[in-house]
Amino acid sequence: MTFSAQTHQIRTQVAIIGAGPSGLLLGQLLYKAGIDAIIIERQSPDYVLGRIRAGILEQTTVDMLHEADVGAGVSAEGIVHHSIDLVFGGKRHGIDVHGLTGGKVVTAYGQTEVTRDLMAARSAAGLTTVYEAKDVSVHDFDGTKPAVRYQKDGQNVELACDFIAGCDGFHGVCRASVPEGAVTEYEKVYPFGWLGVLADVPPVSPHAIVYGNSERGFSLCSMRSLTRSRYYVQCPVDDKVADWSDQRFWDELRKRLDPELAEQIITGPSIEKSIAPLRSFVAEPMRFGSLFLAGDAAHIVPPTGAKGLNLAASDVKYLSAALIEFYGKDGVTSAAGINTYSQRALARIWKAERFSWWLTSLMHRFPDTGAFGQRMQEAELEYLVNSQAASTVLAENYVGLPLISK
Ligand code: RFL
Ligand code: PHB
Repeated sequence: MTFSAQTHQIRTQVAIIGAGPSGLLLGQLLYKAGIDAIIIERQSPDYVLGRIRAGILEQTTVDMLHEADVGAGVSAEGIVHHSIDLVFGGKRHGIDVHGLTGGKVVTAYGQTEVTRDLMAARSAAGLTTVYEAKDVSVHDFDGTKPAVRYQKDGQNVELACDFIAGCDGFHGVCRASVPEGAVTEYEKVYPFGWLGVLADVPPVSPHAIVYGNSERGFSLCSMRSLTRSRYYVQCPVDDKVADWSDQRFWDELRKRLDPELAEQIITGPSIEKSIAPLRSFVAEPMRFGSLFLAGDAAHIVPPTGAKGLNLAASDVKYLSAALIEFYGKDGVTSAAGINTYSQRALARIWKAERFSWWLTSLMHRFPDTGAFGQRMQEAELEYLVNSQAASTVLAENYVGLPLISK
């Protein structure tokens, strides 16, 4: 792209790239603190809302939604889960997450709904989000004049800023703009995917997510409300959605659950069906001069354990606190938070990576699982549901590890 003299110049304090949950939540927390931010998003609002992803929120994420004044939706429609169910060897076992963690819970409330609530708050406050921005690029984040350039409606725009927040997901431009050698990437790609189906039918297990291990592969029963269900089955990563009729999906799901639950599943036409590959990924560090990465831009977890969106929220918690401290709170300004952001965020990220990797390894059928591997998984699961110590490890990771305050 050539940059012409007609470039329109604008300025903000924090330029946020990406209007997914990370970018929108950061924008809202900064707005509440009186810090000016503009969000640049390459897709349309409908496209962003059409991506069906996460469904389970940790308490710290729900608390952040309240802190950002967007908690009304989750309070009214979120469904609190006190336990988690594991199916293996054809039997279902409940784990009392609430009891094992001294009263902690998770809440079933969709990423779509979180995003919708944040978008509504942003537009009610009259804040700027530039949707359908083209050719977004980031500049001089290791120098003194950081800026974001993009095209909107055929016009070149340069957004000058103090900081750039890279909230632009795994395929975004921010991490990709960091010079090779300045970033270390750790990655594990799994040899299967998840086929997900959304349907307007009552969930088979409204009070707990069900994670299933079977010789046929992994399965998951989740929900978006008391009338909308979200189910998944492990599938070959190169399968096509077209290979999976609704009937084939429901038949396969039933075969992977215990007979009682299988019997109770209410089926209906799918309203969304998609295949997601599974990956573990971490980029270190998460700060490059005045560019900060947050959420999926810096890390990916396989969805087993429901940590992706929650990690995005904890990054944003650390980053917003750091920026608020930098611009001054109660008359005091400090760069301490921005200097330690990467280290603090990564400490929590690696623990969630470990949990998601472990639960993925325990629950899925791998090419080399075989009959012996299947028995090993079942033996570990048997131990897990019968040992209070082992169940507590699962429970405290599932509800979310604490945020560190400093
Ligand atoms: P997102 O949601 O990918 O948003 C990034 C935004 O940036 C935009 N973008 C750009 N904008 C401008 N210029 C560019 N060059 C850009 N490039 C990209 C994109 O259009 C997009 O709007 O990242 P964010 O905000 O960090 O949020 C992360 C979460 O979306 C993700 O971690 C979760 O969805 C993961 N996840 C789950 N997380 C949970 O905590 N609980 C769950 O139950 C859970 N279930 C899931 C999941 C992810 C799944 N998939 C499909 C991977 C279930 C699945 C199936
Ligand atoms: C979901 O509801 O989409 C969901 C729930 C739990 C997971 C992953 C996804 O571990």
